[in-house]
Amino acid sequence: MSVGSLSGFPDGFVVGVSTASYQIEGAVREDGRGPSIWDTFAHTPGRVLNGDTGDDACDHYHRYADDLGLMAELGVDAYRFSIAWPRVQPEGSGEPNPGGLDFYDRLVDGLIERGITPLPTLFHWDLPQALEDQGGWLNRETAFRFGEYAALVADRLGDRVRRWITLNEPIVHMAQGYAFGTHAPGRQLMLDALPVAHHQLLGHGLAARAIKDRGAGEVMITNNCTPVEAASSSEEDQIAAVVYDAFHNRLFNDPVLKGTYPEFLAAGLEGIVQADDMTIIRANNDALGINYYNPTRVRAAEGDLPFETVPIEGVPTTAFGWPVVPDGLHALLTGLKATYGDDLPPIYITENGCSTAEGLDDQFRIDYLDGHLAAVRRAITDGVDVRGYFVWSLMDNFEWAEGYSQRFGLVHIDFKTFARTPRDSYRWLQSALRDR
Ligand code: IFM
Repeated sequence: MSVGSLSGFPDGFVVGVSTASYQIEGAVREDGRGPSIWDTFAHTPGRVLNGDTGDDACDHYHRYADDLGLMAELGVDAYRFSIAWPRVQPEGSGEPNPGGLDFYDRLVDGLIERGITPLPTLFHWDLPQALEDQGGWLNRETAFRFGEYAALVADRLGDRVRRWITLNEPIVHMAQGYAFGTHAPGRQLMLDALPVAHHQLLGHGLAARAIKDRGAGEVMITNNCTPVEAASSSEEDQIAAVVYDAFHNRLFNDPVLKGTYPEFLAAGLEGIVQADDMTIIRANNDALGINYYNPTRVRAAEGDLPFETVPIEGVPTTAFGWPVVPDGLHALLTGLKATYGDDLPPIYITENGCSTAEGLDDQFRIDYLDGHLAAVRRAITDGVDVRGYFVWSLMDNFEWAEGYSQRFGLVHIDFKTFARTPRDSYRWLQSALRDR
């Protein structure tokens, strides 16, 4: 068992675990929570594998004290969780629901009592259904509602929470939720989904400003990033790779780090971007959250989109079939530094992990985490300012359209009894944390 994984990181490097509200909480009708787009989507036949829903998920809402205990035993420095907007504002606007805020208040207190730093994400895809009924993120007004919601949460938790994340993976929410329809809210607008990118980013800017106004130390967005490679040296494939990179990475990194959109996407956003929007988006980015899972190989295609992804051969794959390429994380981090230079703030890897078979022996996950931590360490040695790393995920959970079929947890969950059982990877990380 390798326990050297956490040696050689700078002092103060944060190691944590990550989860998200709809994926773990359950209790979807308790204490005044309103419906979210994921409740609606998951209850629509045919949308989620096996008809699974997040109604109960890991029952974390009732068992959060057990989960705090697991984190304390594990010895992590920080916990990244998300706040369910429909618990705080059941209709997505107006007065806060005290029952919802009370839950996160208890969670934050429990973390602090155990010496674990809370890192909340304000939006991890569970939009209040009432806002979706008014257009969701296609509607510019949603950005302003998000800013107001952020202010309510910061008013309640800001005395104890210093570091915040606004949005999780806006590219995935736009692409899967609004372009392809494989996630909630299930729209299939293809390129007409582009305004969703800008409205989420504007929401990020407004929320970041509200939280900073209430004394936050650090605010960041979490972007899902992938290093992109062309399938061949042909000009068409090279162009396809540039276009894919613009959609997946630069559409969300350029506005927060430079205050601009990639040129050809800016043309598609004409009439959507209003005066001052870019200034608001660019203003408060003290750090950048990065979720990394794998690189992407693309080639040119003819169809709605000018690219298509092709499999990366010759590397192990996770239970999900995702290629395992730790060097991709090093390439991503050094590439961000090369692209953004001094505009690049400190980075936190806010998610990295893999799905495995159900058993408790998960040497595959240990090797995955070990390899990716080594890649982060090399990137730091090469001059990238990475301040932290969060494993996705503390425990098995509701993996969106895949239901409960993909297990990402350091801790195994029995979804019938909700029993929590640490896997080998949990013990491995525990030893590594102890030996730091
Ligand atoms: O489970 C998701 C998470 O919600 C967002 N990032 C990727 C994870 C694995 O697919």
